[in-house]
Amino acid sequence: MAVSPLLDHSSAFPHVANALHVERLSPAIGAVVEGVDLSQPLTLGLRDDLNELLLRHQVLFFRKQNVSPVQQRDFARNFGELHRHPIFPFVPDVPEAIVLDTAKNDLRDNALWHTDVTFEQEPPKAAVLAARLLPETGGGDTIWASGTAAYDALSDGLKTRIDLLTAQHDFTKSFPTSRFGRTEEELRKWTETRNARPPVTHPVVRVHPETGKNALFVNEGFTTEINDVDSGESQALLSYLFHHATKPEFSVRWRWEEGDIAFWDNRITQHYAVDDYRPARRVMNRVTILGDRPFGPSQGG
Ligand SMILES: O=C(O)CCC(=O)C(=O)O
Ligand SMILES: [Fe+2]
Repeated sequence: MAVSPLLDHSSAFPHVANALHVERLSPAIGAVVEGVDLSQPLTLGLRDDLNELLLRHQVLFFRKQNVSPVQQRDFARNFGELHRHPIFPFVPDVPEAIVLDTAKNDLRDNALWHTDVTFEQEPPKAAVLAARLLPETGGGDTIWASGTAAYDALSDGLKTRIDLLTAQHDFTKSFPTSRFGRTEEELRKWTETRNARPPVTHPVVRVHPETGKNALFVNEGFTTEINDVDSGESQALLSYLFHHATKPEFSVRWRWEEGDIAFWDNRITQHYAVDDYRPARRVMNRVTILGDRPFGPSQGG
């Protein structure tokens, strides 16, 4: 296990008892972080270190934290204001903590590569996911893929082709009424959401606002078409990019244990919840941190 010297801040922060231990899971993405108790308030130093680790590894895993939904919310709040999801149910009295419970919602389409909430103008910056109840059969892993690694691996010619393109992202692609409009109440919420959130345009290549790195920013969950090219070209490009973005080389797979936490940078990653355990039940809570408006390589901050 590697110990990053960067993170030994015992002299600068004498109140930090433990240096963090960081174990990288793959070159492109993912690290396990030990030496922090997420149920406790973070010092500013620790918060900054975790932010830096997030920028470097894109998804961080913390084992067996067993934080309550309130503690999960308070941890996420260190990194920004929190999002309220228009569709998913939430933990009673904790509206920022959504409940992903296979017994309550049809979540099969989380087994589709997606970046959370790109149907909004300012998609979330990051998210914190906690495993509450896992299938007794095993399974239910989650996979994340790095948009920066995917972009870097494209040919120069394709990078030049897509650098200035934009694409449409549409809420209804992953939230069809067949699954999210089954009752009158669901349909009311769905219609309100669709009316308030018409399709939005985002750059196909997103510049990370903190690292300045380019990342592929289309996802199968919400991206419907590339703007200003004919539909055949849009389909062909998207199908190639969706496939390329999710190659094993750019991804990491997490095998959950109850109480684990994943914390990901939603600006330059996408993820996929493996659907291999039904009819067993699986329950997760997610707290999501607000982000900013994506910009492309030609646009600047
Ligand atoms: O259930 C999971 O593993 C991931 C679900 C998901 O897509 C999310 O929390 O954003
Ligand atoms: Fe998601």
